[in-house]
Amino acid sequence: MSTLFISDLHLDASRPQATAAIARFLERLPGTCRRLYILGDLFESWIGDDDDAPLPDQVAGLLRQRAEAGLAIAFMAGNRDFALGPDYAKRAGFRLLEDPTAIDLHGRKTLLMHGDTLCTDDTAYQAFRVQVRDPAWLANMLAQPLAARRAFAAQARASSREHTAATAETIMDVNANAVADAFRQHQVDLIIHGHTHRPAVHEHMVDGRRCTRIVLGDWYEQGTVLVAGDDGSLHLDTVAIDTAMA
Ligand SMILES: [Mn+2]
Repeated sequence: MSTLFISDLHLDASRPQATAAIARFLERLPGTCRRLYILGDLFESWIGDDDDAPLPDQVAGLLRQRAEAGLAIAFMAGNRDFALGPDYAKRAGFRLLEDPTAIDLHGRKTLLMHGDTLCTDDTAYQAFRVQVRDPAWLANMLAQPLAARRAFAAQARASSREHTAATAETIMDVNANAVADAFRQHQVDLIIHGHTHRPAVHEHMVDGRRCTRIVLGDWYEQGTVLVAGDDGSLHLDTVAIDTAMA
Protein backbone atom coordinates (compact mmCIF):
# COMPACT_ATOMS: atom_id res chain seq x y z
CA MET A 1 0.00 0.00 0.00
CA SER A 2 1.35 3.44 -0.79
CA THR A 3 0.52 7.12 -0.41
CA LEU A 4 1.48 9.63 -3.10
CA PHE A 5 2.26 13.35 -2.91
CA ILE A 6 2.37 15.81 -5.81
CA SER A 7 2.33 19.61 -6.09
CA ASP A 8 3.05 22.52 -8.42
CA LEU A 9 1.56 21.07 -11.59
CA HIS A 10 0.56 24.63 -12.57
CA LEU A 11 -2.04 23.27 -14.98
CA ASP A 12 -3.00 25.82 -17.59
CA ALA A 13 -4.68 25.79 -21.00
CA SER A 14 -1.35 26.90 -22.51
CA ARG A 15 0.38 23.67 -21.37
CA PRO A 16 -1.83 20.74 -22.44
CA GLN A 17 1.20 18.43 -22.07
CA ALA A 18 1.06 18.80 -18.28
CA THR A 19 -2.66 17.99 -18.22
CA ALA A 20 -1.95 14.97 -20.46
CA ALA A 21 0.79 13.89 -18.04
CA ILE A 22 -1.47 13.98 -14.96
CA ALA A 23 -4.21 12.20 -16.93
CA ARG A 24 -1.79 9.38 -17.83
CA PHE A 25 -0.38 9.34 -14.28
CA LEU A 26 -3.86 8.90 -12.77
CA GLU A 27 -4.87 6.31 -15.33
CA ARG A 28 -1.79 4.17 -14.65
CA LEU A 29 -1.83 4.36 -10.84
CA PRO A 30 -1.62 0.86 -9.44
CA GLY A 31 -4.46 -0.25 -7.18
CA THR A 32 -1.98 -0.40 -4.27
CA CYS A 33 -1.99 3.45 -4.21
CA ARG A 34 -4.68 4.31 -1.74
CA ARG A 35 -4.13 8.01 -1.11
CA LEU A 36 -3.08 11.01 -3.17
CA TYR A 37 -2.19 14.36 -1.63
CA ILE A 38 -2.01 17.42 -3.88
CA LEU A 39 -0.03 20.07 -2.00
CA GLY A 40 -1.02 23.21 -3.88
CA ASP A 41 -0.61 24.95 -7.21
CA LEU A 42 -2.47 22.22 -9.06
CA PHE A 43 -3.56 25.11 -11.27
CA GLU A 44 -1.53 28.04 -12.58
CA SER A 45 -4.34 30.35 -11.51
CA TRP A 46 -7.83 30.06 -10.04
CA ILE A 47 -10.50 32.68 -10.55
CA GLY A 48 -13.30 30.88 -8.72
CA ASP A 49 -15.16 27.56 -8.66
CA ASP A 50 -17.69 29.05 -11.13
CA ASP A 51 -15.04 29.43 -13.88
CA ASP A 52 -16.65 28.09 -17.07
CA ALA A 53 -13.34 27.38 -18.89
CA PRO A 54 -12.86 23.76 -20.07
CA LEU A 55 -9.66 23.00 -18.08
CA PRO A 56 -11.09 22.94 -14.53
CA ASP A 57 -13.90 20.66 -15.71
CA GLN A 58 -11.50 18.33 -17.46
CA VAL A 59 -9.27 18.04 -14.38
CA ALA A 60 -12.26 17.54 -12.05
CA GLY A 61 -13.38 14.67 -14.29
CA LEU A 62 -9.96 13.00 -14.19
CA LEU A 63 -9.72 13.24 -10.40
CA ARG A 64 -13.32 12.27 -9.70
CA GLN A 65 -12.97 9.14 -11.81
CA ARG A 66 -10.07 7.92 -9.64
CA ALA A 67 -11.83 9.02 -6.45
CA GLU A 68 -14.87 6.98 -7.42
CA ALA A 69 -12.56 4.01 -8.09
CA GLY A 70 -11.38 4.18 -4.45
CA LEU A 71 -8.45 6.62 -4.38
CA ALA A 72 -8.73 9.01 -1.42
CA ILE A 73 -7.64 12.42 -2.73
CA ALA A 74 -6.87 15.46 -0.57
CA PHE A 75 -5.99 18.94 -1.78
CA MET A 76 -4.24 21.84 -0.05
CA ALA A 77 -4.33 25.19 -1.85
CA GLY A 78 -1.14 26.88 -3.03
CA ASN A 79 -0.38 30.54 -3.71
CA ARG A 80 -1.76 30.20 -7.26
CA ASP A 81 -5.00 28.35 -6.53
CA PHE A 82 -5.73 29.76 -3.04
CA ALA A 83 -9.30 30.66 -4.17
CA LEU A 84 -10.22 27.04 -4.90
CA GLY A 85 -13.22 26.21 -2.75
CA PRO A 86 -15.66 23.52 -1.60
CA ASP A 87 -17.81 23.54 -4.76
CA TYR A 88 -14.90 22.50 -6.93
CA ALA A 89 -13.64 20.06 -4.29
CA LYS A 90 -17.00 18.31 -4.47
CA ARG A 91 -16.91 18.17 -8.28
CA ALA A 92 -13.37 16.78 -8.27
CA GLY A 93 -14.08 14.30 -5.48
CA PHE A 94 -11.38 15.53 -3.13
CA ARG A 95 -11.15 16.72 0.46
CA LEU A 96 -9.81 20.20 1.25
CA LEU A 97 -6.91 20.48 3.71
CA GLU A 98 -5.84 23.49 5.73
CA ASP A 99 -2.24 24.68 5.34
CA PRO A 100 -0.49 23.25 7.34
CA THR A 101 -2.03 19.88 8.20
CA ALA A 102 -0.43 17.08 10.21
CA ILE A 103 -1.31 13.58 9.04
CA ASP A 104 -0.56 10.05 10.17
CA LEU A 105 1.59 8.73 7.29
CA HIS A 106 1.70 4.96 7.80
CA GLY A 107 2.28 5.53 11.53
CA ARG A 108 4.61 8.54 11.25
CA LYS A 109 3.30 11.99 12.16
CA THR A 110 3.99 14.15 9.11
CA LEU A 111 3.41 17.82 8.43
CA LEU A 112 2.07 18.81 5.02
CA MET A 113 2.40 22.39 3.73
CA HIS A 114 2.34 24.14 0.40
CA GLY A 115 5.65 25.73 1.40
CA ASP A 116 5.12 29.43 0.76
CA THR A 117 4.73 30.17 4.49
CA LEU A 118 8.33 28.95 4.98
CA CYS A 119 9.69 31.59 2.58
CA THR A 120 9.67 34.33 5.23
CA ASP A 121 12.62 36.24 3.68
CA ASP A 122 10.35 37.24 0.79
CA THR A 123 8.55 39.99 2.69
CA ALA A 124 6.86 41.44 -0.41
CA TYR A 125 5.28 38.07 -1.16
CA GLN A 126 4.28 37.53 2.49
CA ALA A 127 2.44 40.87 2.49
CA PHE A 128 0.59 39.85 -0.69
CA ARG A 129 -0.28 36.51 0.94
CA VAL A 130 -1.83 38.21 3.96
CA GLN A 131 -3.99 40.32 1.63
CA VAL A 132 -5.32 37.51 -0.58
CA ARG A 133 -5.92 35.14 2.34
CA ASP A 134 -8.19 37.68 4.04
CA PRO A 135 -11.74 36.23 3.81
CA ALA A 136 -13.27 39.68 3.11
CA TRP A 137 -10.80 40.35 0.29
CA LEU A 138 -11.44 36.90 -1.17
CA ALA A 139 -15.24 37.27 -0.98
CA ASN A 140 -15.00 40.62 -2.74
CA MET A 141 -12.78 39.14 -5.46
CA LEU A 142 -15.10 36.19 -6.02
CA ALA A 143 -18.08 38.56 -6.29
CA GLN A 144 -16.57 40.23 -9.39
CA PRO A 145 -17.72 39.13 -12.86
CA LEU A 146 -15.65 36.31 -14.44
CA ALA A 147 -14.10 38.68 -17.01
CA ALA A 148 -12.84 41.02 -14.29
CA ARG A 149 -11.43 38.08 -12.34
CA ARG A 150 -9.64 36.78 -15.47
CA ALA A 151 -8.06 40.20 -15.98
CA PHE A 152 -7.00 40.33 -12.33
CA ALA A 153 -5.46 36.83 -12.53
CA ALA A 154 -3.49 37.75 -15.67
CA GLN A 155 -2.20 40.88 -13.95
CA ALA A 156 -1.26 38.92 -10.80
CA ARG A 157 0.67 36.40 -12.91
CA ALA A 158 2.55 39.15 -14.72
CA SER A 159 3.57 40.89 -11.49
CA SER A 160 4.53 37.53 -9.97
CA ARG A 161 6.84 36.87 -12.96
CA GLU A 162 8.40 40.33 -12.53
CA HIS A 163 8.86 39.75 -8.79
CA THR A 164 10.47 36.32 -9.41
CA ALA A 165 12.85 37.78 -12.01
CA ALA A 166 13.85 40.67 -9.72
CA THR A 167 14.24 38.72 -6.46
CA ALA A 168 17.32 36.72 -5.43
CA GLU A 169 16.98 32.93 -5.46
CA THR A 170 17.91 32.71 -1.77
CA ILE A 171 15.12 35.12 -0.80
CA MET A 172 12.56 32.94 -2.57
CA ASP A 173 13.79 29.75 -0.86
CA VAL A 174 12.73 28.60 2.59
CA ASN A 175 14.06 30.34 5.68
CA ALA A 176 16.02 28.00 7.99
CA ASN A 177 14.41 29.40 11.16
CA ALA A 178 10.89 29.04 9.71
CA VAL A 179 11.70 25.40 8.89
CA ALA A 180 13.04 24.69 12.40
CA ASP A 181 9.99 26.38 13.93
CA ALA A 182 7.64 24.21 11.87
CA PHE A 183 9.35 20.99 13.05
CA ARG A 184 9.27 22.29 16.65
CA GLN A 185 5.77 23.71 16.75
CA HIS A 186 4.10 20.66 15.18
CA GLN A 187 6.35 18.11 16.93
CA VAL A 188 7.12 16.22 13.72
CA ASP A 189 10.32 14.84 12.20
CA LEU A 190 8.99 14.80 8.63
CA ILE A 191 7.71 17.72 6.56
CA ILE A 192 6.53 17.42 2.95
CA HIS A 193 5.99 20.56 0.88
CA GLY A 194 6.25 22.04 -2.60
CA HIS A 195 6.22 25.64 -3.85
CA THR A 196 9.97 26.27 -4.35
CA HIS A 197 10.17 23.89 -7.35
CA ARG A 198 13.44 22.50 -5.96
CA PRO A 199 12.80 18.78 -5.46
CA ALA A 200 15.12 17.37 -2.80
CA VAL A 201 15.36 15.46 0.46
CA HIS A 202 16.88 17.66 3.19
CA GLU A 203 18.11 16.47 6.57
CA HIS A 204 17.90 18.96 9.47
CA MET A 205 18.98 18.78 13.10
CA VAL A 206 16.40 20.54 15.24
CA ASP A 207 17.04 20.65 19.00
CA GLY A 208 19.13 17.49 18.64
CA ARG A 209 16.42 15.67 16.68
CA ARG A 210 17.13 14.35 13.16
CA CYS A 211 14.39 15.70 10.90
CA THR A 212 13.64 15.23 7.21
CA ARG A 213 12.09 17.74 4.81
CA ILE A 214 11.03 16.52 1.40
CA VAL A 215 10.43 19.12 -1.32
CA LEU A 216 8.28 18.16 -4.30
CA GLY A 217 9.09 19.48 -7.76
CA ASP A 218 7.03 21.18 -10.44
CA TRP A 219 5.51 19.61 -13.58
CA TYR A 220 7.27 21.56 -16.34
CA GLU A 221 10.07 19.50 -17.94
CA GLN A 222 8.99 16.46 -15.94
CA GLY A 223 6.69 15.77 -13.02
CA THR A 224 7.68 14.76 -9.49
CA VAL A 225 5.86 12.36 -7.21
CA LEU A 226 6.77 11.28 -3.69
CA VAL A 227 5.88 7.65 -3.07
CA ALA A 228 5.50 6.73 0.61
CA GLY A 229 5.28 3.00 1.25
CA ASP A 230 3.64 1.45 4.30
CA ASP A 231 7.09 0.03 5.16
CA GLY A 232 8.24 3.62 5.89
CA SER A 233 10.05 4.05 2.55
CA LEU A 234 10.04 7.45 0.86
CA HIS A 235 11.04 7.86 -2.80
CA LEU A 236 10.99 10.92 -5.02
CA ASP A 237 10.14 9.67 -8.51
CA THR A 238 9.77 11.49 -11.81
CA VAL A 239 6.81 11.48 -14.16
CA ALA A 240 7.43 11.86 -17.90
CA ILE A 241 5.94 14.88 -19.66
CA ASP A 242 5.79 14.92 -23.44
CA THR A 243 7.27 18.38 -23.87
CA ALA A 244 7.12 18.06 -27.68
CA MET A 245 3.33 18.10 -27.41
CA ALA A 246 1.89 21.48 -28.36
MN1 LIG B 1 3.47 27.87 -5.02
